[in-house]
Amino acid sequence: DRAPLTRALLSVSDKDGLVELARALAARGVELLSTGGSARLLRDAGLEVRDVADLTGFPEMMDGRVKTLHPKVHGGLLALRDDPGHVAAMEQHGIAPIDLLVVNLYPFEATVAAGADYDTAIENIDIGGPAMIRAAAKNHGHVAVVTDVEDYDALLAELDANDGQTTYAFRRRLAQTAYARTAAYDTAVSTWMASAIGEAAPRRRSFAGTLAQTLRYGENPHQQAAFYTDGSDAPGLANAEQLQGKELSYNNINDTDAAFALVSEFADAAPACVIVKHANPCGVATGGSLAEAYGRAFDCDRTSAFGGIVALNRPLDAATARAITEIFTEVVIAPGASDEARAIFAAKKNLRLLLTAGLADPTTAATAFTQVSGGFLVQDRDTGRLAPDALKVVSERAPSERELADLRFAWTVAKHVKSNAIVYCKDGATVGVGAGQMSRVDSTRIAARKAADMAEALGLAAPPTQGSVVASDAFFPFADGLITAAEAGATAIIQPGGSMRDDEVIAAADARGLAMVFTGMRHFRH
Ligand code: 93A
Repeated sequence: DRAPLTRALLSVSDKDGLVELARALAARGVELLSTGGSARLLRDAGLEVRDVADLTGFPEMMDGRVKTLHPKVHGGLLALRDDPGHVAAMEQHGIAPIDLLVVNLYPFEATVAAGADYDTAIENIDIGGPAMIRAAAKNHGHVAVVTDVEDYDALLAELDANDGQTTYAFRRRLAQTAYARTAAYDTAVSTWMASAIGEAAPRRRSFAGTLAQTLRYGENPHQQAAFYTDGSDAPGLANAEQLQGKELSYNNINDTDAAFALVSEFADAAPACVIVKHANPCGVATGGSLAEAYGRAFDCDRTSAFGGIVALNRPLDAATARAITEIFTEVVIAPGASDEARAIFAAKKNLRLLLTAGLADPTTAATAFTQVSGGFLVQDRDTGRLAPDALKVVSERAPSERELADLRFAWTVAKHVKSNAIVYCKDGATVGVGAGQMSRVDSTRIAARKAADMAEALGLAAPPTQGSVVASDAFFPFADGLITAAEAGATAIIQPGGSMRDDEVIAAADARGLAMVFTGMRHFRH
């Protein structure tokens, strides 16, 4: 199953490592063919190279649009070396076999990401490259195709281990990578085109990713799992730097992402801390210092915070690091960490510390996928935020300034809590979170009960829901939820409004002196 390597075609846009690779190939007596810029680079490095234009008898033309699209190239890549008909065709037409193809494509993704105009993007759609890659990959029975700079070393190791030949297993693995690359490339082109057209629901769509990490298992040990990145360079899990601790698990990645997304809502706010457990926040707070914010978030639900994920909107400092290490925490994610904080964490080997290059931008448009049997659902990520004038006071009493600030804070948190979401807040901190219940009134009760439990544990004179405000991610269908919140001590409510029984709910608020505002926007999250 070994295939000889006598002739290679090198045509790359990303020229990293090209000269070294070509030199190693030349040293093995491999004949080198190459296109314009790649050939020039190799020649400048003193290597002997034959131009593809010389091979085909056609110059590169039409601004490079036609360079390698020729039977002498494609015949050399596609011919079955052990098929007498193919061999006869090669002889008849003067086609020589090409045993190795090294191609990386015009940087379409990077060009679009850099904000290129339409025509520039179009010119960066590579045609000849994918055509050759697909041809070589189809003929992996005889031809090796390398599409990633990262595979250069593996190729040379393969040649070293096999007398300068390639094995079938190796070529087939390269072919699989090659087809994933051309698929991802066309995915990028068609996704860009859909957005250029303004087409939210194109008839066909695909998505693509690059393996970042194979995971020990998925949500449960009997499920296999892996983490793929979509190439985004925005701050987040895909490109955070892990300073210590063992590898992140599937659930860690999911929970840390939830924590980081919520804390990123507080980019312009005071120091803020989010503690997440099972993808829901169990404590969110701002404070005069990061350590204070952590302490107040922790006090919302000390029981659930155990083994949780902590996200911070400022670089981790020593005081906060010390406070966090007092209990068992799985992961801490922050946009940086002081040397002293790092030293404190270093003593806790199992604690993972992830550093990001800043916070995420919660307003960045993105596509969210949910798998259902037979397909997947696609929607815009929830980037909805309260406009300054969005709130409509519907109660007789208008909220005070203090209540208003807490209402906005509570609403932001509720956006990141699984529905039905009820969030009690006071003085820029959550004091009770009810998540994921099938009935809204249950979420309201659970959050209040958890707050009462915490008050007892902390020895507080009154439950912290006294004088709190409440956010509800969707409207109250009946007055019962609001009445429960009022009985727990809440004084103001924020909710979308829009229920058939809004009148009843408003009357219940007025009867209890509650201030209530409508957002006109819902934040379901399932
Ligand atoms: O414009 S193309 O689609 N037409 C072609 O025939 C062709 N052949 C190779 N682009 C083509 N390529 C691409 O040129 C390769 O995929 C590679 O990215 C690039 C290398 O060009 P150069 O060697 O001139 O830098």
